[in-house]
This record gives sequence, structure tokens and C-alpha cells, in this order.
Amino acid sequence: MTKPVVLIPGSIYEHVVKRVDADFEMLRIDGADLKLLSDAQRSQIKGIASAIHLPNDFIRGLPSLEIIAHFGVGYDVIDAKFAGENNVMVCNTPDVLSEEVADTTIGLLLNTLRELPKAEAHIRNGDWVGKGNYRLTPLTMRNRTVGIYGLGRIGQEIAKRLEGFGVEIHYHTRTEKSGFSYKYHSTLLDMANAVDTLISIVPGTSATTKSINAEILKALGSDGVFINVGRGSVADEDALIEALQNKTIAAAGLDVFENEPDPRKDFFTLDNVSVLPHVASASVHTRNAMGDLQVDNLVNWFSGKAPISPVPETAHIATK
Ligand code: NAP
Ligand code: 8YV
Repeated sequence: MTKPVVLIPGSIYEHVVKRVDADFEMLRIDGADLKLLSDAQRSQIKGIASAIHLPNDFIRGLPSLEIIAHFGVGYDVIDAKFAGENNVMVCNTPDVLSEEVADTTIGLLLNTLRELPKAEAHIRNGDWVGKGNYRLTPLTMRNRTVGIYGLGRIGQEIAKRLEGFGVEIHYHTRTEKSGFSYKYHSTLLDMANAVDTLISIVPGTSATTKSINAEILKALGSDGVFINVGRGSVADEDALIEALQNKTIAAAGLDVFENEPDPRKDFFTLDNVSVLPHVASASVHTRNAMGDLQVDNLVNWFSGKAPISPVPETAHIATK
């Protein structure tokens, strides 16, 4: 029996390549560009395994396409509504990365508050012996009130970990979640006024774009700390840089940026910012689990079973 043709456009984690190659007729091209495919190839492609932006005209140009399996829980690089309207299933990789991302978030928060990367540089570059002890950090986790913007799968894992630090926990989502003792705020501004530490772990959508703006940062206050592990698009970076320069807020910890992998240079020159290169889920353990889930969605689909993790916009599409 011939295997379904699965396209990998652009680069992807090697574990995914190996699995796609083993289970399907794999086709690889450098990017999501129809010009890189012959007419015959376009009509043969039934599935996509990708981690990059797929423009709508690319999806439209593949007449036999049934399913897109995305590497990542956030799928803002795919217009899933458009795919659904064109009967193309979209799957993402939720849950398997939630704990890793939550662990990294706590690490980034501690790095930001306690300046651990700078303290490590102090010993590595000889300043401990040359200049003496690293400074006492003005910021601490002690007595913080933390607001979590997005209490979904990852937000809940972050909250669980924060409980161990003895800090007060608040959250904002569009709908109040049952079964949590954390204080709910129906607006982001209301929460920003009530907390001094804001962790953003919402998806990148039209509703969240630049929602962390000058007003929210001002509400956070001069002791305020902003941590972004969700998507760079959620922060208004002009407003954030200004707030950090003027000390409207005290500090920020950023794993995600509007322009990746080449973020605004201000984030590297400001001394009240701790940065990471979008590594929240980046361990071999977790990336393997993400890759397996991505490919298992394709395996299920092409053996006539329901996909494991369809996104809500395409969950209505019937299994073949
Ligand atoms: P999830 O389970 O779908 O949770 C999303 C949460 O955000 C929900 O609580 C949702 O609650 C809330 N939300 C969505 N839109 C909102 C809005 N407009 N206003 C307020 N709250 C809103 O997703 P997840 O698995 O936790 O992942 C969240 C995001 O994290 C991903 O989409 C991705 O962008 C990001 N992420 C980043 C990394 C990284 O490496 N840095 C890794 C993994 C994930 P309501 O629906 O009630 O509003
Ligand atoms: C990955 C992520 O870095 O899952 C997500 O939404 O942002 C991260 O886990 C990314 O998806 C890899 O392409």
C-alpha cells in the first residue's frame, strides 16, 4: 500500500523528520512556498508537519491536503479558521510541554528578580575576586503578588509552582475558572492594579495583540515585574521599552519577542531585563514528546482514527 505524502516545509526538529520519514512518504522543501513544488507534488500532498507560518495561499494551493500537524501548542502561525473552512484539520501539541514551560517560567522569574545570570557572569569574569561580592538585589520574590494572564494548561502549572513560594496568586482570563482559590479579575487592567508581578501566558491572537500596553505597565507600578512566556505579540514593545527605561516598572523577563530570532536590541542593553531565546519548552525530553504528539496526530488521521489534539477551530471536521 502506498504511504500518504507528508510535506515538511522549512526546518523542523530532527526527531520529527525521522518519524515522518519512517511512517510516511516524506517530502521536504525550504519554506511554505508553492513555487518550490511541482504541480504533481502539489496534488499529492495529504499532510503537513510544520513549525512555521503557513500562508493561506499555500494551504489553498494544495488540493489534496487533509491535515496540518503543527509543532507547538501555540498555533498563531496558522489561520486555523481558514483551514477549517477549507476542510483541513489542524492539530497542535498541548499538555506534553506544560510542566517544562512552567518550570522555565519560574526560572525566568527568579533570574529577573534575583539577577542570577548577572551574578553568574560576575564570578565567571573574575569580578568576585577583583571587585568583591555581587550586589544585594533590590528585587525579591518575597511578599510578591503575582497575576497570571491566562490560567490555561500552562498557567495552571505556573500557579501550582508559585504556591510553593508562598506568594499571593491572581489571574485574568475571559471566563472565570472553577475550582481555583486564586483571585479572579474580569479585566487585565483590574488585575494589573492589584498585583506587582504579571506573567503573560496567553496565546497570540487578535484579542491579545499588544494588550500589555502602557496603561497596564503603569498600573503594575514602579516595583512591577513583567514576565512574558506566551507570545511576543502580546506586549506592546515600544511601551515596554519605555516603561523599563523610565522605571515605570522595575524589570522584565522575556522568553518571547515580537521579532524572533532578532529582537529589539534595547532588550539586550537595558540592565533591568532578563532574556531567553524562546527556550521555555526546549529540553530533549519535552521536544521529543511534542514531536511524537505531532506525528501521532498524522498517524491517527491516516489510519482513520480521530486526531489526538485537534485545535478548536477544526475539531468539527470528520475523520476520513
Ligand atoms: P490554553 O490551555 O489554551 O490556555 C490559554 C489561556 O489563555 C486560557 O486560560 C484562556 O482562558 C486565556 N485566554 C485566551 N485568550 C484570552 C484573552 N483574550 N484574554 C484573556 N485570557 C485569554 O493554552 P496553553 O497550553 O496554556 O498555552 C498558552 C500559550 O503559551 C500558547 O498559545 C503559546 O502561545 C504559549 N507558549 C509559549 C511557549 C514558549 O516556549 N515560550 C511554550 C508553550 C506555549 P479564556 O479562554 O477563559 O480566556
Ligand atoms: C516552541 C512554543 O518553542 O509550543 C509553543 O507554542 O512556543 C514552543 O514550545 C515552538 O512551538 C517551537 O516551534
